[in-house]
Amino acid sequence: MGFLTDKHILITGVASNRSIAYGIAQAMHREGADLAFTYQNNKLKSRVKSFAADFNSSIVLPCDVAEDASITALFIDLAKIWPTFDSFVHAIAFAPGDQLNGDYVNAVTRKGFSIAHEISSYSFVAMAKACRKMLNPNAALVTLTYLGAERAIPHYNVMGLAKASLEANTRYMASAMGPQGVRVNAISAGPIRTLASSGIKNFKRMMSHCEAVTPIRRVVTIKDVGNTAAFLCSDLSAGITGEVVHVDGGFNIAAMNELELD
Ligand code: NAD
Ligand code: 0WE
Repeated sequence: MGFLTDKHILITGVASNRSIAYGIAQAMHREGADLAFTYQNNKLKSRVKSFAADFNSSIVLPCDVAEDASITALFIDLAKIWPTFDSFVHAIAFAPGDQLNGDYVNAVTRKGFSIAHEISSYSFVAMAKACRKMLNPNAALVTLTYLGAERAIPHYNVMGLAKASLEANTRYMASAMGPQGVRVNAISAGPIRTLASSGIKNFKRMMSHCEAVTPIRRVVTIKDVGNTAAFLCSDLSAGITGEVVHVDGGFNIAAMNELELD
């Protein structure tokens, strides 16, 4: 019997079969969870419907986190099918394209800063706020973050600040919702080729660098991240909350690894 049997889990952020959210859905489905999905816009609707079918799910609802009304409507619609549920996965990030290129100080704008923080950090607590009353005891929420929150990474720019906010958000949400039995954690994933990373300048070179210097000598996959997300939404992780778990093959803990000493 899978370790997520009887859990009802809502997954956001599926845009393709390379999405981190898709790898999370695969792991959660394998472990016996019942899944529901959201899509950002009509362009993605039929694609997400057919992905949902891969996981025996016909619950596919719209949600654009830029709109409060869209978040409210999501949970009103979901409540008609699932009056209560156990988890949601937040796999959403966005900054305007001009923010993710070149020198941070030159690139950043008031508008770019605001959009990055709103879509990539505020949306996590906004979703939790909207569905709080529907969450079962022992619920667990999971979001996706990146090392750019902790270190200055070229071109990640204002997204790094938004991820730092998302990680603090995870701690404050864990603290506020813990008494209600809800755990809240983040996964800091290493670089993975997805739609969100495909347009990034020099992404291929970044991946080769990571392969060469990461302790496990490979980059991580959506399967690696999916398995950790499944664990964090399961009762196996009952003692873990407010945590940022690095699923990056150990990249973040190493230094001077480009030097071949001895
Ligand atoms: P992806 O492009 O497959 O997924 C990003 C998703 O965000 C898409 O499904 C898109 O529809 C959704 N989204 C954007 N704006 C939205 C909005 N206004 N409302 C609703 N949904 C919206 O890329 P991914 O790499 O799977 O990204 C998922 C998460 O993983 C992001 O938070 C990203 O920052 C994080 N992450 C990615 C990597 C990586 O290297 N790919 C590494 C660490 C963390
Ligand atoms: O969080 C991300 C990327 C999120 C993202 C991607 C885009 C591309 C399209 C947010 N907004 C947009 N806006 C767009 O218009 N990652 C963790 C992937 C990523 O992005 C990088 C990386 C990595 C890794 C940017 C620079 C350096 C490394």
